[in-house]
Amino acid sequence: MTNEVDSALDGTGAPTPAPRKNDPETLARQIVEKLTYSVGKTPAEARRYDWLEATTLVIRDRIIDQWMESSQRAKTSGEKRVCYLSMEFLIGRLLRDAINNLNLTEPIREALSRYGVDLDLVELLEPDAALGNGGLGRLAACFMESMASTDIPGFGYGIRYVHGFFRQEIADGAQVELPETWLAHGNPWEFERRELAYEIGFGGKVTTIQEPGRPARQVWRPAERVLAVAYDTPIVGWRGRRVNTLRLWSAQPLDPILLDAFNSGDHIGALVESNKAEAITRILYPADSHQAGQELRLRQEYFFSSASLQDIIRRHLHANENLSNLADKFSIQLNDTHPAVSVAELMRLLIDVHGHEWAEAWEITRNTFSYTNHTLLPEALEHWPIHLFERLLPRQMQIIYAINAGVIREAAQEKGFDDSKIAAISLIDEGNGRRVRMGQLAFVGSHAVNGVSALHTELMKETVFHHLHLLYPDRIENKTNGVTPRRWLMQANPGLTDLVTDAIGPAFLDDIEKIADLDPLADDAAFRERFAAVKRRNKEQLANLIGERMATQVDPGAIFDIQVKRIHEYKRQFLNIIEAIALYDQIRSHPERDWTPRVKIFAGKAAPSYAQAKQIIHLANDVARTINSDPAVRDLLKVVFIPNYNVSLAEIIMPAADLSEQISTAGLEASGTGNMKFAMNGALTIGTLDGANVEMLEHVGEDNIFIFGLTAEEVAQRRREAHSGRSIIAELPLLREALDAISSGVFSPEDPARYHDLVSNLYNNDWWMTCADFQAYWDTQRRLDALWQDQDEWQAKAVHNTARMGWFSSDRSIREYARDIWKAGPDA
Ligand code: 7GP
Repeated sequence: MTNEVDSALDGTGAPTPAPRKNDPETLARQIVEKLTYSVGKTPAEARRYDWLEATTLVIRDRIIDQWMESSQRAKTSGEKRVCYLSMEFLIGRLLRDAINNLNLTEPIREALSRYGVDLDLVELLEPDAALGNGGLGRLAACFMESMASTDIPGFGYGIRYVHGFFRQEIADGAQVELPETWLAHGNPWEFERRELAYEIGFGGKVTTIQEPGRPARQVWRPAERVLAVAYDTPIVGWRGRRVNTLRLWSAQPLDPILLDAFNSGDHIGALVESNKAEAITRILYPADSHQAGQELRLRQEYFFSSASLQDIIRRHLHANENLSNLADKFSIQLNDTHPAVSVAELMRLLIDVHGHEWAEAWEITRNTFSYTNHTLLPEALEHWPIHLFERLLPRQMQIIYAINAGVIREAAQEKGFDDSKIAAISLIDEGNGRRVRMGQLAFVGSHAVNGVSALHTELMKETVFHHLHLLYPDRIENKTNGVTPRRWLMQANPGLTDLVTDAIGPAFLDDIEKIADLDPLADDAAFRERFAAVKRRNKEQLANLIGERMATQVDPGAIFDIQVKRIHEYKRQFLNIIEAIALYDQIRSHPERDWTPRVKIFAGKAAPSYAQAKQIIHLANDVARTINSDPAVRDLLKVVFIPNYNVSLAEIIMPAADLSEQISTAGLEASGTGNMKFAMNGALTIGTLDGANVEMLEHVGEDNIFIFGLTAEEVAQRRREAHSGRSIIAELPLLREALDAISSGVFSPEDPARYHDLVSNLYNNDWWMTCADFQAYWDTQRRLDALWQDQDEWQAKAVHNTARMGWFSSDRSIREYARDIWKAGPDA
C-alpha cells in the first residue's frame, strides 16, 4: 500500500512563515501560551514537567519552519539524498541539542527564569532516547546531526522501539535489567505519518508465472503481512541551517482485531495477529557485538529494510520516471549488516515489482548501496540459518542464491579462484548447518565498503573480507569515525566552550578544526590555570552526582580515571580492576610512599546473556565495596561503578575525566568514539594501539597520549602460539597477588568461589592478553601518577589534547563519506 499522498513536511507548497522573534520576551510569552493552550496549565499550577513540554513545543515550532524549508529544498532541487539505514539510533535527549543548534540557549534560559524556572532542571526531565546499544548506535546519532550541520540532505531510517535499551540497576553488586519506557509520557518530537504506511510480508510461497511470449516472473505471496507506519523526528543542524528527518518505523497489524474469531468467543485468538505484528517493534535487542540469532531479530531487520526501501522508491518515483537513475538520486548507507537484507529486497522490488531485468537491477543496487563494518569479532558477524531465512523470506533467499552464483562465476572465471577461496567468499556458509552470511551479502551488494578507523580497515582486508578484497580490490576504504562537537563539547562542556571562545574567538564553533588555535596556549600558565579550573568544576559536578546517587564521597582533587563503555572482555575492564586491586595492595603495604590519589570510575551495561561481562560488573562493585570501606586507603583510592550508563550520563562524565581508559586488546576495538569525546574535553588517554587510538596518537603527538601494550600483530602472533597467562602470572607478584585476592574471596567473602572462572581463564588461556599487558599497563599508570604531581605538565598536555582533536569531529567523517562514497552534499 504505497500511498501517493505526500505529507506537508515532504515539502509540497508549504507556506514560508515570517522569521520568528527570538528575544526572551517573545519566547516567554510563547511558552506561556503553549502552557495554557497545549498543556492546559497556568504558570502558577505548572510543574517542571509541564514547562518542559511547553518549552519543547515552542522550540519545535521554530524547527518545523526550517524543516519544511529543508525538505522542500531537497525535493525541488533534485539534489542527491543520503539514506542512513540503521537498526540503532542512540540519540539521547533532544531539547538541549535543538536549543543549542538554534542558538537559543541564553534567551530560553532567560525566558524561563522570569517564571522562576531553571532550564537545566527542566532539561533533566526529558527521557533519554536509547534506541541503541553502544558505539554503532551513537555513531548513527552523531552522523545524523553532522549531516544536518554540513548541509547534506540526509534521512535516517530505523525502528521505533517501544522499549529502548534496558535500564540497569545494581543490586548487591550485580546487574539487574529493567524495562525502559521512554514513550511513557508521549514524545513531543515525533510526528506520526498515518498516511505513510507500507505493507511488509513474511513467509508464504513463491510461484513462477509463465505468460506466453514473456519471460517467466516470480510472484511472492506472503503468508503474513504487517504495516510499517512512519514516525518522523526532526534533526536540527548547527545554526538551524538544515533540518533533516529521522524516520522510524512502527509495526502495526493490518486488522487490529480478528472479528470472526472474537465473535466466535476466541477473545485471545482475536488479538494474536495484532500482538505478533506489534511485537516486531516492541523492543531493542540488548546485544552489541554479538549476533542475536532469533527469528524476531531477522523480522526486525527485514521489516525496517523493506519499509525504508519502499519509501525511498516512492520518493524517487515522485520526481523520476523510473528507477534506472536511482543511484544518481539516492545513496543508501548500510550501518553494519543489520540492514543487509536490503540488498536482496531492493533486487526483489526492482525485478518483481518494477519490472527491471536482473543485470540492470544488479547495477542499480550496487551503485546505490554502501556498507560500513563496525566489528571484526567473529561472534558478532551475522549469519542466518538457511531454513529460517527461506521460511521467512523465500523470494529473497532465491535472489541471494542467484547473486551468489554470479559472484562465484566471476571469481572463478576472472580471478581463477579455487574451491577454498570460493568457499571463503560464498554468501552461503556450507559449514555450520548452512547459513546466509550477511557480511558477504552487504559487501557484494555495495560499491563501497568501509571500516571505521585506519587500523580496522587494514585488518578487514586481512581477515574477515580477505578473499572478497582480493576479488574486488578497490572496494574497501577507510572512514575514521568522529563525534559531534556540538553535543560532546559545546553542550556537555559549556565551561570549556566559553573559555575557548574567550581565548581564540568563536570561529571554532563553525569549524571545529580551528580549535587548533588553542594549541600555543598550552604554554601559557594563566590559561592552563583557567583550563584546570573548568575541569575542576566539571569534576565537582560529577563528584556531586556520585555522592547523591551512590552515597560515596570522592575527592575532586584526585585523578579521575574513567572507563565508560559497554562491558566486554575485549574492552578489558577486568585489566583495569586488577590494576586497582594491585594498587590497593601496594598502598596498604607501603603507606609511607607518596601515592597519587585516584578515583577509578566505571560505567557500562553488559548484554543480559553475557555471563562473563556480568561477572566483571559484579567484581567492580565488590572491589569498590571493599576498597571504599577500608580506612587504610581512604583518600588515596576509590572505585566507583555508576549504574545505568547512557548518553545523558556520558555528557556529565566526559568533561570530568582527567584520564580516559581505552585499553582494549589490540586489533579488537574497531574504532572507539568515547576515546574521542574524552580527549576533546581535555582528558589524557591511556590506551593500546587499537582502533582510532592509533590516529589520535598521530594527531595529539606521542608526548600527549599514553600508549602501552602489545600491538595487533603481536596479539595475533601470541594467539597462534597458544599463549596462556600461567607463566606470566608466576613471574609477576603484583598480578599474582591481585588474582589470588580475587579467587580467595577477599572481595566476595559471602561467596568466595564467585570469580573462580574469571581468574582461571587467565591462567589457562589469557585470550584477551590481560596478563600479557598487565606490567606495561601498570608501569604506564605509575608514569601518570608521577605526571599528576607536575600539574603544569599535565594541564599542558590536556590543552594539547583539546586543541588537536578537531579532526575527530563527525563533520569531517561525514564530509569524507559525502565526497568519496555518496557523491552528495554541497561539495558534490
Ligand atoms: C562499535 C565498535 O565496537 C566501536 O569500536 C566503534 O567505535 C563503533 O561501533 C562505531 O563504529 N560496534 C558496535 O557497537 C556493534 O554493535 C556490532 O558492532 C555490529
